[in-house]
Amino acid sequence: MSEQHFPLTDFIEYPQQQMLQRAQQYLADCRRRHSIRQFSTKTVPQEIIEQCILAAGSAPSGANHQPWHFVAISDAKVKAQIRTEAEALEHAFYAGRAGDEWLDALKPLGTNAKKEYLTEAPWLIAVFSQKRGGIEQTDDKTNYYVHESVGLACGFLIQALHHAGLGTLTHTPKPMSFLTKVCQRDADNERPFMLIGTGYPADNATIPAHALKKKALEQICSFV
Ligand code: IYR
Repeated sequence: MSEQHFPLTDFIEYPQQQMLQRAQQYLADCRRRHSIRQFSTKTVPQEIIEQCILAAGSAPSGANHQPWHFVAISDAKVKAQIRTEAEALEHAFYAGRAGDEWLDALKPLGTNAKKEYLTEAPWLIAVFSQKRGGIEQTDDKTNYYVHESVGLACGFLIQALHHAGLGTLTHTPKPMSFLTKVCQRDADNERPFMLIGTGYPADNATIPAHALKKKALEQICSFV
């Protein structure tokens, strides 16, 4: 069992012209993804969220241990609890804990301590990272590259939600430990990694001009 391999049968080779076209189309679709801060309260079926979480779970991870857990929350009371706790932290953050440089960096985004989206978005997905685990439910092995792995899964999740036709917002209140309690997770093994709000954008949703500026290829890439 330990070193069994299967032939790769699901790889699809595209002609290079088509490959370029696919890459260009994917880029165009990526550029339509924006962080959404005004959500509609319109409901989204759980089935859609489940498929997107399964897509997130397909991300590569250290030793394929899949060191993540997703808590998908639609319960209004739990969302309200998260909003109350997050806003209390954000008040302290914007009142000075962030420091001037950080607050200056956030000015073009126009964010503040009020987090309506935490109750308006139909779903909040709290993502937890796990120190120990393994591929089997009962495994208790060391996990490797936990942050890299969970970061990748979050990227996959955001793209899956966007691809399905939903808006997202990544939210990282600081500290996030209250999420462990609210979501009743094991504080010894798991750490909250990120909170992702998702749903339909509100009809009047806006995107800060600052968020539309993307670096050019020359700024982000060199070829050797
Ligand atoms: N967590 C705060 C502050 C914030 C920090 C960064 I870095 C952002 O890119 C955006 C916001 C908030 O959500 O307002």
